Amino acid sequence: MEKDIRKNIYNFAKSWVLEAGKIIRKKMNDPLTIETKSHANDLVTAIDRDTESFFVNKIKSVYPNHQIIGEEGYGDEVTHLDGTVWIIDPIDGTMNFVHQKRNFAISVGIYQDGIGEIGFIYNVMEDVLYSAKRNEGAYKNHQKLPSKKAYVPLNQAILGLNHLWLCENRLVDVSAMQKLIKTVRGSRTYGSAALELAYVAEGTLDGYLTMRLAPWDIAAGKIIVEETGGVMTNVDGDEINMLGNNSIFVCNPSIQRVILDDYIKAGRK
Ligand code: 2AM
Ligand code: CA
Repeated sequence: MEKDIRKNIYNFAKSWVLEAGKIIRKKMNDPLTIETKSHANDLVTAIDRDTESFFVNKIKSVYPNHQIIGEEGYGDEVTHLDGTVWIIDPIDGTMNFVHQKRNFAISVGIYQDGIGEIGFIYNVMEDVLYSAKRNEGAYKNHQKLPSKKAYVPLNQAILGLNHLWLCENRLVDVSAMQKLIKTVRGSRTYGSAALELAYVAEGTLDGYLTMRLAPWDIAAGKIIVEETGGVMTNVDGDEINMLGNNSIFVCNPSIQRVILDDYIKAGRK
């Protein structure tokens, strides 16, 4: 993507992300209608839908030829990543939004012919914006995030993961997950994949392991993490498919091989 074009898209996207966040904060204490989607704990509210619709209207008014993948279905039926594609989660961490009124984010990733060019993750209630442009580094508000050069020993690493891994033999055997958790220094669950990816980018998490995420959960985070020298693959160590679901492991490069080989692969179902 040409630099000038990218700069324009970045500026529009940034202003829309901040504006959407402001609208969400304003509506935060209005009565919420909560519906469920694929299962009883998969929640959606009118604010998720209105926020996505806000983005789609803005994008289509300025960039009618761009494609949009959005969680709530206001975007396009996207079957390929040719051209410019916006991948949007209007509220990532809807359960947190509903129950905690915090710990949720707007996630916007912008791809050109399948390559991540621009990413935004906006922690709405804390007013913290993580952003990145490909090859230009990642930022937390106006502060550039350092690149992950330092080696992190496994026994000093903090990992983000979903506790469901410890309850059921899903993609990785429970005993392999228990061994991993006993080896690392600590584990955390925040309930918003986008924020957990931002935490890996800023280094407050050394890695994040999670199941079956959709493109909108990870599109922005992949760009932001990679701009800090972090690495993201699926749990088999292969490239992410941005048009499907992926179980992902994202981390500081120094712990990638050992966790993929000795824990995930060893316990892979
Ligand atoms: P959401 O809030 O946008 O649904 C919670 O651990 C994380 O997983 C959140 O980022 C949440 O995104 C995501 N998530 C929850 N249910 C999901 C599903 N059925 N498919 C993909 N991602 C999901
Ligand atoms: Ca969502």
